[in-house]
Amino acid sequence: MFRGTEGSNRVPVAITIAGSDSGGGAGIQADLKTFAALGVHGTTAITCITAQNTYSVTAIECVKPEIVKEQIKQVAEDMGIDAGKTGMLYTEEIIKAVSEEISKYNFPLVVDPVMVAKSGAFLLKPEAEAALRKYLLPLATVVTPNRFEAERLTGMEIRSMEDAKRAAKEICSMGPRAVVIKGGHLDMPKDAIDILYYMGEYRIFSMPRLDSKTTHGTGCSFSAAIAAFLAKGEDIPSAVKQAKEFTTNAIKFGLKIGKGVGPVNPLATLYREAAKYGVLKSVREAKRILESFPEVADLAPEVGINVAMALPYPENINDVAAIPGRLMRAFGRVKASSSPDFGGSSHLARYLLEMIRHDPRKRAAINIRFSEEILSILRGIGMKISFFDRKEEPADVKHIEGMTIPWGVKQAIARIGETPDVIYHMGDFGKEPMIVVFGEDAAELARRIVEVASKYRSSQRKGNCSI
Ligand code: PXL
Repeated sequence: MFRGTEGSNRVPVAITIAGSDSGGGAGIQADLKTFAALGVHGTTAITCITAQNTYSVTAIECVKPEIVKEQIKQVAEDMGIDAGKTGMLYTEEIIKAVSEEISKYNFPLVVDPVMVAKSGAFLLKPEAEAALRKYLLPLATVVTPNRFEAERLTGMEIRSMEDAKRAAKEICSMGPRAVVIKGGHLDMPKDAIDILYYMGEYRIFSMPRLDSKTTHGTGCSFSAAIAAFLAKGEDIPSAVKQAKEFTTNAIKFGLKIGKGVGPVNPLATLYREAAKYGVLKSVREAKRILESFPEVADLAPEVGINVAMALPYPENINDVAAIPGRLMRAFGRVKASSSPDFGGSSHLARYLLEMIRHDPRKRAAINIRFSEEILSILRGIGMKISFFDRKEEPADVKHIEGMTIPWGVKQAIARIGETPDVIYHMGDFGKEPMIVVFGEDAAELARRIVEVASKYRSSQRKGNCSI
């Protein structure tokens, strides 16, 4: 769908025709974040200004219909529009104005038939529903109703997959090229299933339902993501599939702010990608620091030392950089046999993945040998210390591969009622006792470990002298 000359590197342009959410969670604000995260230039035609936060909408002011049209016109005539979406339109007058203006251009349009906010406020006047059906749906490339909106559009009751399929077909007969009925039908509580009806066929997109309270703006972000993928030239099924994956991440890493339903986070994926180089560089620097100071060898456990740092919003061990094969003691120092890489540690990665769920700032970790004396040095430099006891691990946890460490981290946090800087355990059959030290940055943490190693070495010397 690129405009401009063949082979040009023009960035795709998308437009959102929607309401402003002063809380920054939904509407225009969610759409612009989504466009930016997906690499398209975002433009806007604001239809309404809402005063709202995470739990209520307290005021709505409409923009004059001719001003809504004018915003679309100015963008279209200058930059060209590769795809657009509509969100909150509120009145029949705005719906008519938008339909009139966009029918002059020929870009793919995603219509999110926004009707009611999560807080219960009307975002489309009920008397304007007919206008949405009559004027806008025939211009749509994709329409994205949730179950409630699909029921209002069709007058049908939707209780099952079969009902949802029938409703999708019925909405498609109102003029759009494709219909996606989103998630929330009742008979599949474990999965969030979207049904796409396109060219006479159904496609099912399923993701495990997230237990998340940060969903304000989900529908906005989803429809904006479909528009962004269409602007980049994807076909409809592929745009819907990728938009669903994108939105699932935005919910998973939603922002825990406000007293109500927290905003989705469409930038999560982008932040994670952007942090990759910095994280690897920090672990590389940490390795250099640990290798340069001979006293670090005094802290090395039998299994070796590792240093790890996670990307923001990590999902699994491949989002954590560490040194494959660890730093082993040799000739009075520690030495790595390979370079840091993502997925380089499963052990420290598990500590970090759990720790970050409780404190997203604690993204770096180093493991060292257990000793009471090392613990008291760590305490002496102001670190908060907690522990877990592998012998207390419930049998059902023990039997699942990879579950001991997350369980242990939770125990250690619960023990002191906050996230510690240091977690240790005293070992178990076949398990060496260990200390894990946490920090915000791998290189900075390595410097602290050198400080601990120096203090430990000098305390050992003094200890020896006094014998
Ligand atoms: O999520 C639908 C929506 C769309 N547009 C605006 C909103 C909301 C939900 O709150 O506020 C402006």
